[in-house]
Amino acid sequence: MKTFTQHPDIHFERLGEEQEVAVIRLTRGAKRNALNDGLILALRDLFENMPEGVRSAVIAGEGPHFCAGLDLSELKERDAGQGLHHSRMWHAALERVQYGPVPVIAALQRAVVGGGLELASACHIRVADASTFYALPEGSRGIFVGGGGAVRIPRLIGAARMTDMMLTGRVYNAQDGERIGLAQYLVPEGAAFDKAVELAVRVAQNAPLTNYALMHALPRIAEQPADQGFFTEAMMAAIAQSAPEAKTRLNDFLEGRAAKVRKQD
Ligand code: 1HE
Repeated sequence: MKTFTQHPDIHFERLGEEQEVAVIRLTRGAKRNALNDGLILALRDLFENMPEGVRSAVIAGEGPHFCAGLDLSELKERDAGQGLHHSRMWHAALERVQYGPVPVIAALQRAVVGGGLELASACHIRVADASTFYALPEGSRGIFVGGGGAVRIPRLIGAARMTDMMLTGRVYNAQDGERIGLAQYLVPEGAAFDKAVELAVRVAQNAPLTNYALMHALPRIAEQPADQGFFTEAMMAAIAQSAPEAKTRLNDFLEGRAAKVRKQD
């Protein structure tokens, strides 16, 4: 039985008919959910020890903002070696989010800045409400991204846009953020959490092996040269279709029991 240590700055609960959706809420609202070392380690611990039966997760922030990034009050006295290990600690934690046990949906509102954007980028789906804004203030604080942002953010929006954000302090609003690919969904103000849970319930209904392939195989295939990518894709396709659950689902469709694909409004 997996267990994780409860942390005062994270609220964990389960939703859904079968408690299949984990809701992870950052609860440092008074500090705009700034991520201190304890919180980063707690996130790592949580994703390493996700309770059995959880099939998707939502990450949200308490209060008006999603996350103000790195807790700047902890930055002051680090030397180069400590800075290196600190960044690697973030990498380890956010790798557990991206390549963890379940797909993760971030519910974004207002500030999604610095390490907050790095956390959101490690999630699989981002739902932003109309109040959301995105920035990388590292440039103006005299530092650099250290939580995997230099790898993940260019893959969402391209290196040129990230360079501009860091050089000029450009802040993207919710509409432009969705347009350039920072979020896949844009919803009215205050609606991000409910939409994220709705999506998480839907995601949890997929065959676990399909979700696994999307989380663990797709990003790696996308980085491979085409020839290797095609081969890895074929391997993953063969494994996924051989699962008993895939056979059941295909039969359900062929015998008229499964939902058809319908145009969505
Ligand atoms: C913080 C932090 C923080 C707020 N670390 N304490 N991130 C930044 O450079 C963003 C810094 N924060 C802000 O620009 C603003 O706080 C917000 C736009 C996010 C929100 O503004 P607002 O007016 O709602 O809140 P506030 O009054 O600025 O902040 C409320 C409290 O939270 C205040 O503390 P208080 O004790 O005076 O009440 C703030 O000091 C505190 N607070 N943000 C510490 N980030 C792995 S490398 C990643 C590198 C980075 O992420 S660099 C970017 C850091």
